[in-house]
Amino acid sequence: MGIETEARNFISEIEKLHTIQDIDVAKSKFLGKSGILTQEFKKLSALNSEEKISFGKKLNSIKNQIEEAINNQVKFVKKLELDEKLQAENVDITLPVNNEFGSLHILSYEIKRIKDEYKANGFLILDGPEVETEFFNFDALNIPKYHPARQSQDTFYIEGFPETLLRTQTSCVQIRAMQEKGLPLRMISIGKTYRNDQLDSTHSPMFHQIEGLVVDYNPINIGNLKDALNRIVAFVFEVDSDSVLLRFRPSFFPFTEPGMEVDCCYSKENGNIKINKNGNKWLELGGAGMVHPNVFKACGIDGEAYGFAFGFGLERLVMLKYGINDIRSFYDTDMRILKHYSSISNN
Ligand code: FA5
Repeated sequence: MGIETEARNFISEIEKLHTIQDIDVAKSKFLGKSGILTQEFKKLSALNSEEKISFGKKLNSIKNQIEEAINNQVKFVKKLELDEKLQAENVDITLPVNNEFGSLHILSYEIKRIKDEYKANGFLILDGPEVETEFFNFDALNIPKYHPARQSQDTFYIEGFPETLLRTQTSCVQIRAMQEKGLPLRMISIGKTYRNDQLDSTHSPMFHQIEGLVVDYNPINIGNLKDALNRIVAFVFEVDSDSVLLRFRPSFFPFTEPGMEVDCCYSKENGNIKINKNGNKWLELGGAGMVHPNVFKACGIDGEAYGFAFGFGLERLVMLKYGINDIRSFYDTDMRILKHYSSISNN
């Protein structure tokens, strides 16, 4: 059989193949190292120059036809495979719809609720970077190097970037805000903070803080701080501010003078928390105090300035509000938690 007849037969065989593998096998039979056409090309060297030209032309034209037939078949098979795939993935639009809607995580819901309320009351809602410098997280907050207060917040430093860390507190947003906006200023910042704390039912290496700051050139006193704390507790727990009784314990935060820990009175009735003045338990909310003059100085604020700040742990508030007894349940991606609180967060 001559090479032209073999090529014709090959082309009609190729058109019957329906997988890329089969086409590859056939291709190497004809065009491979010891393929039929390759053998024909080898004969060229034994021919004289005139024969070489005409036989060479013939072989090249056969080669082109074969390659074209192979390419066309590959395209055809690929289209066939794609059609089959699309057919299999066809969406049946007549199927009933899934009525299940997503819902906000209970922490996201509470963050949004607080931000909306304070925005409506004229507070600026500010964010700061979670990767901070020692300056904003410590130095400007009157916590110099080697000060023991640095040890109380076990810090994650960023390897390879000196003096760079994951912020341990949202108080650094106070500094950024005062530097950028000056006084007077009323702000709330809610965000993630990080500490090298062992994970247990009440501690997480990542948790959220709510930071509040009110500063002015006009006098602001500790009574104003008390009032602000009373209001935020009443708002978070959705109770009347008359039901809130706060307890202040002296504490040391280098960026406040005086500084205090704030507790809130509550009782537990049938397993539910009730914020009320006649309770027999105290919930630790976080720290608060009057802004230290050194903080104003670090922010470049000249002259007499006054103000207060507070910083609470959000998870602990939300845990108490909803009777959640393990902080880990916020983060262990158990859909039951989302579903359980979806009726609240979908409102
Ligand atoms: C601070 O972080 C101060 N920046 C608060 C502050 C702001 C004081 C403004 C004065 C003025 P402290 O280290 O106590 O303070 O943390 C505040 C709250 O964060 C704690 O009361 C607690 O509720 C929460 N918290 C701290 N560590 C963790 C943790 N590992 N997991 C969950 N919550 C935590």
